[in-house]
Amino acid sequence: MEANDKLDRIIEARMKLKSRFDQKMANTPSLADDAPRGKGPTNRHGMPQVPVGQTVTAKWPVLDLGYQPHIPLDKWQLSVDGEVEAPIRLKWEDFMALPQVEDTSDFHCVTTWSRLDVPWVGVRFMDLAALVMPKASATHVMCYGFDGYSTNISLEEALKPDVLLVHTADGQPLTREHGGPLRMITPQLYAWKGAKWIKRIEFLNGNRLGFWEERGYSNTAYPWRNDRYS
Ligand SMILES: Nc1nc2c(c(=O)[nH]1)N[C@H]1C(S)=C(S)[C@@H](COP(=O)(O)O)O[C@H]1N2
Ligand SMILES: [Mo]
Repeated sequence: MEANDKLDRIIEARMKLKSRFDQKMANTPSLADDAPRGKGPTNRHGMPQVPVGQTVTAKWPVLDLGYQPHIPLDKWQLSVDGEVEAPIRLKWEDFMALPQVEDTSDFHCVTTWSRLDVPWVGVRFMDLAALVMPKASATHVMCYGFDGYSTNISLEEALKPDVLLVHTADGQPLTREHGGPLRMITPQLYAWKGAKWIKRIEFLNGNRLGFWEERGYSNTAYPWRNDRYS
């Protein structure tokens, strides 16, 4: 009964959030561009499978800041705070008790490789957002990694249904080098928008630049516009 109430509340909050951002989301380039650049069959959100300037790789290269933090599950915590009604701090068990989804999506790195059809398991960003209830003033989020990394993303991008916080990839627990125990993925944006070793999601009432964005990477990061650097 209590679990059902909780689920109902999440669903209600999620529907509210969704309706707030539906129009903005539908207008984002990866859903709305009529001349997207790339090649291959059309993917599920209507874009050519391989974005302009990308090469498909079967390998999964590793990109980091030269340091791969080790976070034991019993020490792991995720804070979701900022411009929200109900900030939370989740322990691993709390996170794993949230609705888990499986999804398969593509991973496009700004350094020109793309890894297609990666099977993921995790929690939708949208569901996590519904839990904390972003204030009307919230427009963006900053995601922080345990390694000091940060990256900013608009809510109309973050709330897309393929944006997940994942703990499993290719049927295996996410390895430390790829951001385990938990990372974010942003299949409709370049992959630097997904923080590895994620520890905090801060809702913002305006845009702010993350680690690479401060160093000349694009704010928006649209793969089908070759939108790499600003
Ligand atoms: N915490 C953290 N997240 C990060 C990075 C990082 O250095 N630290 N690098 C970003 C970049 S530039 C890319 S392309 C992807 C790479 O993910 P991968 O190493 O699993 O391929 O993670 C992104 N997320
Ligand atoms: Mo990257």
